[in-house]
Amino acid sequence: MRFCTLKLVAVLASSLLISVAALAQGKPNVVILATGGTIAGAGADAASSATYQAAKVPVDKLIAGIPDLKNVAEVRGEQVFQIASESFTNEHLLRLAKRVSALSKQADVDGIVVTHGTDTLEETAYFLSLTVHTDKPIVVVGSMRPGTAMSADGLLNLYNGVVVAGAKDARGKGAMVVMNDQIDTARDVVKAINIKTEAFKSAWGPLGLVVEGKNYWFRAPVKRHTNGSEFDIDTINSLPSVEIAYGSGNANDTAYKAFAAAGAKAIIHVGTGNGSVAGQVVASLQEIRKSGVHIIRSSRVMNQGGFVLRNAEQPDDKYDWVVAHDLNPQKARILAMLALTKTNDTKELQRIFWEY
Ligand code: DAS
Repeated sequence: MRFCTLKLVAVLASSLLISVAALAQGKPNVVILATGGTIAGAGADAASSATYQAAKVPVDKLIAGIPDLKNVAEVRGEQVFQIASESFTNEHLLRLAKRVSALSKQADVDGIVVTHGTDTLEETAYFLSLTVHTDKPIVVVGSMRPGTAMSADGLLNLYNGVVVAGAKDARGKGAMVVMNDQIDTARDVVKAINIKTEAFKSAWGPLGLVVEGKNYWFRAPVKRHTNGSEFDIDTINSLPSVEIAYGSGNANDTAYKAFAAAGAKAIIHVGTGNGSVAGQVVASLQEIRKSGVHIIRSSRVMNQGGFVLRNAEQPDDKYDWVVAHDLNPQKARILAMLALTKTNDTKELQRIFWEY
């Protein structure tokens, strides 16, 4: 018992020393939570910018690779996962968000950076923005090239991420994504290009830029997030099944029926155009809705500054369907899962899609 007490005192004392040292030098305390991805990737040679193995380099090696980090913050790292982000599950989302939430409550943490694969980075960032109640900056970064490649982008993305996470002027803006010198909201940003370093885009524009250690802001988020969210990760321990069915010509109801039979609580319909539903599929979706599964109309036409209009070509009121507004299908899935932890009422679900 005595040993445990001494150990606890030692841990508390070291945290206090870190925060006193940082305060003395005026530098913020930033924690980096590493999950894998290309930013932790390694390729065979410097010319291999797109051929590599993701999730290889540990967080302490990432930090050691950026000596200038010590000039902007007191940084420490935790290896939460070491996976490619296409392999993220709902359980990974819950575990990561709970760790971010716990750290955000610590007085010796001023901001948090999550290093993440780029494939599902936008979904994780949005989930954090919807569920972690803090006004401290939460910044998600990744890279399009492994650190072993010429003109690798990960080190500068991570450096910029720490600058934003440690900055007082970045507080209260919800979770953000920092890639390619750009600061985007977790809600709006998507991976729009699958090879180039300028891969991440927001249809409504970035929040700002981070250049040579300084943030330049040009707009503020208008949708609910973090402290303004009705979803709190500290009270959520499981997520309902929400699946995505992609629309095209020659559409049929096979995927929708399979998802409903497998227990999905909602299906994100990725419609053509304005979330359109092929005539030959409507009756099945009405049956599925009647069985208690929600239908949420998104669109494959995304991230160009439009949104799915309710009751336009599709009588959403009559069919008791929800529209995902401007959210792309993968973001709509994240919000639908959280909304369904609170309500099964269509009008309430639609309110949530207007507000977040
Ligand atoms: N497989 C990709 C991922 O982990 C690699 C990357 O782009 O980070 O998301």
